[in-house]
Amino acid sequence: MSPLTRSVALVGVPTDIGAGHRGSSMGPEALRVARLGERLAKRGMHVVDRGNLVGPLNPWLPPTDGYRHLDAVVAWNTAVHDAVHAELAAGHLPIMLGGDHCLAIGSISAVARHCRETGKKLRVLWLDAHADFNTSQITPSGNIHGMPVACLCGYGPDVLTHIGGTVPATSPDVFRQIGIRSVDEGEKRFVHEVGIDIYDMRYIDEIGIKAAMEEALADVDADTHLHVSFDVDFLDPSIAPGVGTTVRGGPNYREAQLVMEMIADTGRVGSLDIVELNPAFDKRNQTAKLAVDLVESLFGKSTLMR
Ligand SMILES: [Mn+2]
Repeated sequence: MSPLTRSVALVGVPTDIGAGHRGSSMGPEALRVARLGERLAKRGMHVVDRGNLVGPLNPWLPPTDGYRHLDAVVAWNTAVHDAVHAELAAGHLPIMLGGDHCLAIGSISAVARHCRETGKKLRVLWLDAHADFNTSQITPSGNIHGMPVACLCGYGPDVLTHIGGTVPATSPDVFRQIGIRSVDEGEKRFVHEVGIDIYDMRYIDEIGIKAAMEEALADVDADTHLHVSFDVDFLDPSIAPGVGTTVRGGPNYREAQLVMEMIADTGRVGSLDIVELNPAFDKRNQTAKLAVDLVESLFGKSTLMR
């Protein structure tokens, strides 16, 4: 099926259980208010909104043994894993309406499992200001939204690394991290050690977003399942204030559009997380509207005469 006729399932994941600020639990509804479903339907996609997954409320406790809210994070991610795996098995393209970035543990472990079952090659494009490769030993905060990539590569508590049934869920070589500009000290050493492919803002400044994306998308072919994990803090805060963890010096509007357009050109997007949108920090829902605008581009809306 071509991406334009694909059936898309919107899956709300209203949680801030892994975050350092409350409020991303309101993200799914902000994306609906910004008309995500309607805009994708206009592009000719068949869109079904599954409503929201259900999980524990945020008790807002301090960390225990280097993790905050570990049991609740496991509950949310088990629900995400099961939902995403079922959608992919049914031939649908799941879009997670997050929710904080810990939900990628569930979604990507399900996508990796689906790829194993169908013989597809997985590539994950991690659009983010942060590497999200912390562990309980090196995390300054215990917030699990800073740990999903490490957990997916097998570095984390058993209850999280085992969610997809195979440990590790996937390997560092499937990831391409784009837009990175804030990495904790211990985390920096660890991502180098495991060899995650990182296109940080310094590199993007030096070679340009087009060349960086060409490298990140190299070798994507007809057998590739592309999963895009879009943390809204990837964007420069001047255009996207609605996140809890803004870091200045991110891609501007046109650079972000080009990233999405180049991913769309591959025609291989098979699943998507939209995470860390926090309406408590937003202004008149502008960040949600921008995220919807960019997701339209990710699914092929061209701004130019092409
Ligand atoms: Mn993130």
